[in-house]
Amino acid sequence: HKVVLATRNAGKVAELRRILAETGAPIEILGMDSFPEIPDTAETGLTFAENALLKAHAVASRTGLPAIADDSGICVDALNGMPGIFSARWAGAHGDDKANLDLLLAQVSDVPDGRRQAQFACTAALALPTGEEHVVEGVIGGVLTREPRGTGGFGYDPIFVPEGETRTTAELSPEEKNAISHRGLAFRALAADLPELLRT
Ligand code: ITT
Repeated sequence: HKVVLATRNAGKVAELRRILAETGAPIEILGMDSFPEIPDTAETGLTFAENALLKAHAVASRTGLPAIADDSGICVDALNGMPGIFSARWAGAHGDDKANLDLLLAQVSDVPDGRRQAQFACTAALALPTGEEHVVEGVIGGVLTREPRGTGGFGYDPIFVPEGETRTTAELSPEEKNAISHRGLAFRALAADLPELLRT
């Protein structure tokens, strides 16, 4: 089965290709570079699930192929769950990881150790050209550092230390991050359902 990965975030693409390959899901993954004519979907939803479904349905209907999307972000307890769905454009420009991370660190600079809990959340959505859909979620808890550390991953990884770890997710290897991450959890669950969902 050909399946389109409905994201243009290079960090996600790298992780998703590896996660899905490791599950042995019976799919051939096409990236959005195969469909340069398809515009980015406006993320007008109010939840990760709404936005993931918007992106997956838009690409499934344009390509006529099953499409899977990832909507994800970081939710900080001391900021009442923000940036959440606004994580990719928290500092203004979409996808400016450095500016987003610097702003978030500044916003929690007065938050004491012990109150710096945050969660990474990922919603994976599969949409079929028929309009059928399937949604799964993954969450990982952790704490925010005071300085960025590490060069792996993307986005807020240099300031997020998962529960049970001393390293940030940017200091983990790709395998280590995927084994515990919100994205690994969501997409391994989706992959387990794929044979049934793609049966025609
Ligand atoms: P697509 O919509 O094309 O998939 P996007 O970057 O706009 O790409 P989102 O709207 O889902 O995707 O925003 C996700 C943001 O959340 C991302 O830009 C990061 O800032 C952050 N994020 C998500 N997963 C992360 C991870 O594993 N590590 C670090 N930051 C992450």
